[in-house]
This record gives sequence, C-alpha cells and structure tokens, in this order.
Amino acid sequence: MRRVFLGLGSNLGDRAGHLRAAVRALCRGPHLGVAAVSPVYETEPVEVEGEQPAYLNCVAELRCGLGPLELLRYCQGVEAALGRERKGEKAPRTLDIDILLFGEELLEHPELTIPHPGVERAFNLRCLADLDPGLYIPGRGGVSGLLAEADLEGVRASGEVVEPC
Ligand code: PH2
Ligand code: MG
Ligand code: MG
Repeated sequence: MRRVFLGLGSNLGDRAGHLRAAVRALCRGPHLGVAAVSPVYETEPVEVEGEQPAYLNCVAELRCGLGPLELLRYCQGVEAALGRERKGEKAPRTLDIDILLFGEELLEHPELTIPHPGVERAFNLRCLADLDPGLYIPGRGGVSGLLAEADLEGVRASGEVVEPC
C-alpha cells in the first residue's frame, strides 16, 4: 500500500458538494482507502487566463494498492462522473483530481508527472502541511520549509469540512 496525496479542486456549481462526492467515490475505489482529508480552502485561481470563479481546494491522503496509471484512470472516471467537461487544461471545472504525490516516487510519463507540476502551489503546500508537517516532497524538499516561503495571500480557510471515510 502506497501513501498517496490527491489534490481536489472545484470552481463550478456546488463546489463543496463536488469535493465530498469525490471523496466518497475514492472511498469506494478498488484497493483505495481515504485515510484523511485536509481542511478546505477557498483560493484565488492561479495560472489561468481571464476571470474565473474562486476554487475550493483540499488534499486527500490515501492508502493505495493501485499503480500510478491505474489510479489516474480511476480519478479520471470520478471527474467524468461528476460532470467534468474537458474544455481546456485550465478551464473552470466541477472537479479536478491531481495526483500530487505517490509514495516517494518520481515519474515522467506522457500522461502523468509525479510529483504533480503544481505540487508547490501555495494551497497544495498548505493542505499537505496540515496533513503532515514532516512530509518530504521528492525532488523539492520538506513541505514546511516550502510553505514558509510560499505566498498565502489568496488562500483562505473556507469553513467547509470534507469527512474521510
Ligand atoms: N487548478 C488549476 C489552475 N488553477 N487555481 C486554484 N486556486 N486552484 C486550483 O485547483 C487550480 C487553479 C488547474 O488544474
Ligand atoms: Mg489541477
Ligand atoms: Mg488535473
């Protein structure tokens, strides 16, 4: 079983509802268990073109018996089931699931880069450090040190709670 961290984001429709539905679907997944979910933050969109609604973001910590590409396929199925339309890489979306960390693996595959290229976005560092301040991000460093250097303006506690299962 690998220790995996997934970044969850939504900026369309019932944002908190989509995050909760995603965690429920991950709990039902084959060889998957959700060990913990970070607090949920409301975050200003980063690296997008034009105006977009604010995101809700959180990170789920999993125990995972699937391989990285099997997990990617499962996550894509959950995104599709929750109404995601693939309108563009950074278009607003009902649900985005990113594999941030997969154990201590480094992976370069045409469909999947691990750690996720966005792992050092401030909201991801905030959520990862909430789950485990001692976490090491392969190739990057300790999460607490990275968070200390991050710009957390635009990352606000949302008050929403997503329960693990
Ligand atoms: N995801 C993106 C692009 N920009 N900004 C925020 N705040 N949260 C996201 O999850 C996010 C984003 C592409 O997946
Ligand atoms: Mg993303
Ligand atoms: Mg994604």
